[in-house]
Amino acid sequence: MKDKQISIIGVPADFGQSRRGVDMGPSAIRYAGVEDRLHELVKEIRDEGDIPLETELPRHQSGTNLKNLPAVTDGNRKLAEKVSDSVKEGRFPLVLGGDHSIAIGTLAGLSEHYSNLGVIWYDAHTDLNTAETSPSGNIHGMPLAVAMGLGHEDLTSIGNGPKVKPENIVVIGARSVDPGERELVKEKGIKVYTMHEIDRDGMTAVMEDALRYLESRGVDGIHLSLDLDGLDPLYTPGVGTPVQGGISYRESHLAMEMLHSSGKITSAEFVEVNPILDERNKTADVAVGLMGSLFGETLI
Ligand code: 6HN
Ligand code: MN
Ligand code: MN
Ligand code: MN
Repeated sequence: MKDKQISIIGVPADFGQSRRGVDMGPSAIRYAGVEDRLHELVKEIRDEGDIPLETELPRHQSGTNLKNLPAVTDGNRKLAEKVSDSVKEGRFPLVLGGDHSIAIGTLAGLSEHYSNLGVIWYDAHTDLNTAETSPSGNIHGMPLAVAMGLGHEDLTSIGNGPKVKPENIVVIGARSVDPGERELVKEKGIKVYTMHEIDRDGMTAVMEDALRYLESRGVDGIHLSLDLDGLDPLYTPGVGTPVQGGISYRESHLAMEMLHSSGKITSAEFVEVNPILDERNKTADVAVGLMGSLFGETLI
């Protein structure tokens, strides 16, 4: 049933990490044909353009090791409002990154409308660092912690209260997890399907289990946060923090197809596409293909 009214929201942000080019992600994804690919699969698709970001804010703030904190904070406040508005209008927010720090704003906006939101975090990383545990100071390694209410107050104070309960989070594809993140996973009981589980049980079993788990939590919506580095860099070379041994192209399509069949996904974001590091826009093409499967494209 074509019932979705999609709002495309571009976030040309690169402040959450250290490599140039990921701010061009939304352009690369549009150039790869996102609107054309999706318009026959949904009731309506509207491109809301890009969030206007301040590029002149100070890069450092005293008393913190977090890079570009003022710019990340400002951008995420604006994004939260935009995402919240689109949900208010009954639309499906489809956020295009930008580095993964933008998930802070997306989840803050969503949490105004969902009191028991589920999150599927498709990523090579768990993005659960805080200022204390981060090896890099890059905020794109922290958004999931921030969403649980952990981290710098400037970030956790975007929106109201904690955005996501640890028991409502599912990570898929993890294979590069820092020591502090590992501790947090155990302490908070976060459900993580690493590459080991995907290799051993297969993507079908992993997705079935993940969806069953979120269902048992009684979630009132599920957000998909898909970092293109969740896939193996063979398929998505245009990312800033590639990690070998990742999820395959077909496994990823299967995962998206299963999410579509579940009918449970209420918002999504595709992040970390960096056209400067890419090969002929391959990573943006893969992102758009995965969106096709997420919204119901079939092979025949
Ligand atoms: N991402 N765990 C590393 C860090 O710097 O905190 C890498 C984070 C990557 C974040 O890919 O969205
Ligand atoms: Mn078309
Ligand atoms: Mn990642
Ligand atoms: Mn990430």
